[in-house]
Amino acid sequence: MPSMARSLLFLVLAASSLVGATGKDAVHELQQTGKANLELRLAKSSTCTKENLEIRREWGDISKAERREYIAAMLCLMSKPSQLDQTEYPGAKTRYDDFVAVHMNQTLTIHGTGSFLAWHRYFTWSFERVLREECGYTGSQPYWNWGKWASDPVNSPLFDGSDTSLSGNGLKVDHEDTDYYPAGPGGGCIYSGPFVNMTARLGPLSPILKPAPVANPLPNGMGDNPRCVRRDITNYLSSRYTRTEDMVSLITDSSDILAFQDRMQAVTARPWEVEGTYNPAEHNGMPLMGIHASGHHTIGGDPGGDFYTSPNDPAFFNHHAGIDRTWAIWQWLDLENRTEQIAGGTAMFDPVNSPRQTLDDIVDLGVVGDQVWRIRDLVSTVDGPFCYTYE
Ligand SMILES: *[C@@H]1O[C@H](CO)[C@@H](O)[C@H](O)[C@H]1NC(C)=O
Ligand SMILES: *[C@@H]1O[C@H](CO)[C@@H](O)[C@H](O)[C@H]1NC(C)=O
Ligand SMILES: *[C@@H]1O[C@H](CO)[C@@H](O)[C@H](O)[C@H]1NC(C)=O
Ligand SMILES: [Cu+2]
Repeated sequence: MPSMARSLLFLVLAASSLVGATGKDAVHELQQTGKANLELRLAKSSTCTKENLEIRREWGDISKAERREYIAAMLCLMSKPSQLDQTEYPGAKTRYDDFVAVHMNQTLTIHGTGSFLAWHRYFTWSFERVLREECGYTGSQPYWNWGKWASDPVNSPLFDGSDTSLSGNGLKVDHEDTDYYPAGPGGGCIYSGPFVNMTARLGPLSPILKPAPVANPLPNGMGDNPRCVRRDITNYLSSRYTRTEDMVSLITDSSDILAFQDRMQAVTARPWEVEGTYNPAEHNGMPLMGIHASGHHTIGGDPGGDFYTSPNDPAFFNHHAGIDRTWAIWQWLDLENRTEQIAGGTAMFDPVNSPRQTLDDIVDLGVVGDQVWRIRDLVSTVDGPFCYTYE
């Protein structure tokens, strides 16, 4: 596992200005440019129109009432029974757990693969759909703009611990550094906000936080293993790898989907080794990480820092909406060329030996999906099941 997790890393180059003429950041400016192209695509869509287009906004940009409604819908999902077979999945007690179980079940074929972006787009959209259909949510899925809070994530509206946040840090406890980044100021159970003392039951399968949680009673992690959700929110990774300029360079310096997804997930290459540009001494001997891994590990903890069980942290879907937004902006900037691009393998971090991913490959989310789709139906935010944009 260490080598696997170690390969989640990628060099990000610094670039460009932070705040543009509109007062919005440089990523927003790219987004606005791209959206002009999206309008052209929208005009050709058979399912999505300007009238039913949903708008996803940053957590800090929606009203407190809207944040409370999202939180209430999540708590509702956490109070509804699982739809999974309890003999096979005894740790999946709630409807929220169903999302965790589905993600765990497919972890090895949806990370470090050509399906990563489309799978997580559909997974995040499915969460939004279930919040609406089963818990009466009327808003859209908010996203995390990492760059805006890169220097101080724990004081952002998302993590400030107030009743309109997704809870704050874990309790301050003495704990060791992880193998990939140093211990932060938390490490214990969530002690504030709407998800105070939240219980996780599935996993662990690939824990990073130390001390590691007690092992799951079942080898596939699906057994009942109740424990508090712990967090260790720190700016160690966010202040290095998820700044606005890191987001901008990911979007503007990735010429094809392979470059974009590798750099986002940090899979196939470790350029600091290849090019000799990485000086371990400048990073406390710690490796570099792409935005995807950095966002997860900015929250850290258990189960959030375990990439099988990561959806068990309530901020998972805001993080993945941020990933999805970044991909969408990259696509919109050359929409005709980039929407249907696919590259990479079908097994985790196996860029050469596994069968190539294709647009015809199936995505099946079982009890949390609406139907089985092909990747080709999931690559545009205004086609297939989707009809949304980002603000
Ligand atoms: C896990 O995957 C298997 C094989 O595709 C499938 O039969 C099963 O329903 C999946 N379990 C969940 C929780 O989605
Ligand atoms: C959370 O758990 C701790 C430790 O068991 C307890 O002291 C505290 O009262 C709990 N908080 C809430 C809001 O339930
Ligand atoms: C589409 O993008 C690929 C990858 O960057 C590039 O090789 C190709 O020339 C582009 N095609 C068009 C028509 O822009
Ligand atoms: Cu994932």
